[in-house]
Amino acid sequence: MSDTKPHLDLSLYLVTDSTPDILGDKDLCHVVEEAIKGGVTVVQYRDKHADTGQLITTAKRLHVITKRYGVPLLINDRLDVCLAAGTEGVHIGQEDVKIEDAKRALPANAIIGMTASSVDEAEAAINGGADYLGIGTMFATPTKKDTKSIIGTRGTQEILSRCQTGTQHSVGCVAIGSINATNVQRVLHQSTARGNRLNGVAVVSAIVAASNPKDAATELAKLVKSAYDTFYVSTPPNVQAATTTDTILRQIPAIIEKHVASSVLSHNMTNTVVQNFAANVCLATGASPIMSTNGAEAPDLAKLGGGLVINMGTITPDIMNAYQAGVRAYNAVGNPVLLDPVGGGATMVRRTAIQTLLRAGFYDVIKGNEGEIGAVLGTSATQQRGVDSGPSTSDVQAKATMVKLLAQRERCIVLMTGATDFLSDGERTLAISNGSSLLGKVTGSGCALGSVIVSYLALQKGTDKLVAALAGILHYELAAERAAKQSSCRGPGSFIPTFLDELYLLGQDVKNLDLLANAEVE
Ligand code: 3NM
Ligand code: MG
Repeated sequence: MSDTKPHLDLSLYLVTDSTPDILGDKDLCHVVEEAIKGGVTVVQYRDKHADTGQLITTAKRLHVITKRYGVPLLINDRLDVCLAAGTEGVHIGQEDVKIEDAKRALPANAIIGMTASSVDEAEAAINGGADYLGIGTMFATPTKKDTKSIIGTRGTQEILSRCQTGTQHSVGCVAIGSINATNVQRVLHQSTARGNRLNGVAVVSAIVAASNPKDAATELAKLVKSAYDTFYVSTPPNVQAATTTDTILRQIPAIIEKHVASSVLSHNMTNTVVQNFAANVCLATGASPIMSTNGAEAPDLAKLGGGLVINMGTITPDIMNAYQAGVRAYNAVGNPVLLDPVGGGATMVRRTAIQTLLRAGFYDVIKGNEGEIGAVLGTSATQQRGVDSGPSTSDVQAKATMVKLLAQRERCIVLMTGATDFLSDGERTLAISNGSSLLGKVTGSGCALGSVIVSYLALQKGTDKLVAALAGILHYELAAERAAKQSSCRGPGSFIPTFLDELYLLGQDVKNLDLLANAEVE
């Protein structure tokens, strides 16, 4: 070992596993070399079964390879193996040797990483002098069945927001547990808290169990590198967000005009009650609707450049599987998904469904009434009666705060609908007081708004999502306002056809659109 600690690039951290279930009949040294060629930046040799002599022999063989590529080799748990093989350091778990003992036993330049699954454990490890943290378990994993706690992206955010670890600090961190090519990008995005990010990810099976570890590592390394260009809250890294009501509103007419001529796809995985109405609304706004709850065709539909609505109106176990397939398919190609947690606070089944869906992927927009947003936030004081919005309990400021907090936590756009709608990306929060009370007398009017928002997001992919969502909301609510004023509109029944007409007519005459939007950026 040299005198100074080697620089640690934690972006793609490989933890080995020699069990036949994962390694198969491949040679571990070959797997590690191929993985490094693909882009692995740190290797941890982890073997819970081999004898000490065997561990040292394998560690030495691995070290010959890792040294050739300048990649540090850390040994799981075993200081003696690290010392005997002369590798760069160790990784220790909470049940392993204490960090102060490890420090005493190892050379001063040895790297010591620690596992942490809570704020307390992370703080203790940092105070003890750990060089980096392995944060987990992210998601339940068959690779390690005795994991202590599954903390998800939310638990990881907690650590990143409260401890001196992550990209903003000198003690870096990686997340571990069921991370693979299908979820790595959104896991990195969703774990971010207050601008503080994971330095990378640690994987076992995604590389060791792959038939071609080099290709698997190459793909993962590429995904880690581009994660924050693919997943972001509102504006991609190279786009400046408009910050005043005026600069936001000025963009709206051109977006509506483009949408009307677009035939952009609005894919709805929605409940049976609203399908017909939502499809007609989409058509009237210039989108092309498809109402399909078949998860098996979601990967094909996701490639058509549209957006997906996942609407919890009618949930059965089969539908829940389809919804998860849907969000995964759209996330895989980076096309927008909106989650509508209909009736989210009403029953235990729905509260559980929300958690399942939130774990399954990334939603560009979460949209609901006050009770539903409260249920997603997990602070719902109002027990919902049915799936319709109950009486309002919070004042305007409290609602704006709820929406903002949820946007910050889920790292997406959040819309709370009501007489005044609140739209937030966690930084900018808009109050929008357009629309008509007649919308509340028509079933599916909230769901159909979701269908419109996703087609606007799909149309405006790569630009400011908050502005795109607002364009959809205003197209919808200004049309509702106009419909309510027509003499042909005498109540909820005649409102429906008049509203469909106005959605269409507004789109035909956007140039003369008097925006009259009552939107305010806070
Ligand atoms: N440690 P895979 S989870 C080695 O939570 C390990 O501390 C964990 O394997 C922890 O990438 C885990 O195959 C296994 O899911 C991760
Ligand atoms: Mg251990």
